[in-house]
Amino acid sequence: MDLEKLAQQAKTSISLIEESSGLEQWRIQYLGRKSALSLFFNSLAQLSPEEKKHLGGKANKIHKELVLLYKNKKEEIEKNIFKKKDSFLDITQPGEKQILGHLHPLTLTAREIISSFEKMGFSIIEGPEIETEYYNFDALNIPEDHPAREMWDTLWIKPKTIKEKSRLLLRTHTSPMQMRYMEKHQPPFRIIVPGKCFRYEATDASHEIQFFQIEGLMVGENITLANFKAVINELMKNIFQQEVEVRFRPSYFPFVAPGVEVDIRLKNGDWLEIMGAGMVHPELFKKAGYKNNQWQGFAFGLGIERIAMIKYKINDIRLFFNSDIRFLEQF
Ligand code: FA5
Repeated sequence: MDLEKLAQQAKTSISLIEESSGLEQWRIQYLGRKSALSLFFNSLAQLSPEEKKHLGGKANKIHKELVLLYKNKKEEIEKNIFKKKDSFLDITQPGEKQILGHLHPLTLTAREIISSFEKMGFSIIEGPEIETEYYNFDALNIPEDHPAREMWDTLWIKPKTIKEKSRLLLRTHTSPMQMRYMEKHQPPFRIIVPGKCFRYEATDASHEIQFFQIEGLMVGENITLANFKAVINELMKNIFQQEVEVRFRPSYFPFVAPGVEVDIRLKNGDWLEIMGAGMVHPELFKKAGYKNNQWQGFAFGLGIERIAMIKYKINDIRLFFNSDIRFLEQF
């Protein structure tokens, strides 16, 4: 084996290498387990002690040299990679566009409505989506045999035991929070209750089986429907950034007297119902434990989807919930 020749070959070929793949091949050929040098080391045992000393020393020296050559070449290649990258960096190129998530149109609308009420001094309260029959109906002057129960097609939850006193249901509106709040708080106060509601009804372009309402309740001394109208006018101005025509239509809900339906005037001249409302029924104050007929108040239940539909010109409520990315990307 001609060690000198081998060393010469290795040196010549490494000097021609420019990329790491070539260098790896070189390493395998000259320093790998099956390289001529390794095989030579393995065969040393068969040589005479004198040859072993002489050739072994020489081979060791060459091995060290090749390892050093390899290390230096590796560093050189790595440095060159960075140099090449730098020469391609064009700082005048526009950046890569980052894909950002965004808020659902209902979230945007709810936040706007909530912030508008906050500015008017209302506190934000939340309530349970699974309600008892008592708070969803009875406490609101709607006993079991009352025909008004048919206004709210209800999704009932099967009782676990027959003994359960009050049946459970998915709340059909946010109104149960009226009584829950009044039982624990003395007037004056003003609150809103945003939350999800559920109804067992056929869906169409303006009805879903789940939707969001914002309940409002303001109780104090000398509160009238005129105060309610002022609050709603302010809310509409905040949401639509312009004066919006609002009208009250007489309506009926067992927990208010008088009851109204609130419509707003659309650009095309049509009226659209956005909420039910009215003056809190004295019976509810009595149930809550308020004495002396001292208090008056108004309550309302506003549909968030309806507002979002007008604001963003959406003609079908079902678009909000079917997770079509082509729809959601537009907000
Ligand atoms: C109620 O739910 C009453 N609790 C409102 C109320 C509160 C009256 C306080 C008086 C005092 P109504 O069923 O009309 O009323 O619903 C109120 C609003 O919720 C509607 O105007 C509409 O905007 C929205 N809404 C009702 N049902 C659906 C539905 N299936 N899909 C989408 N929005 C709905």
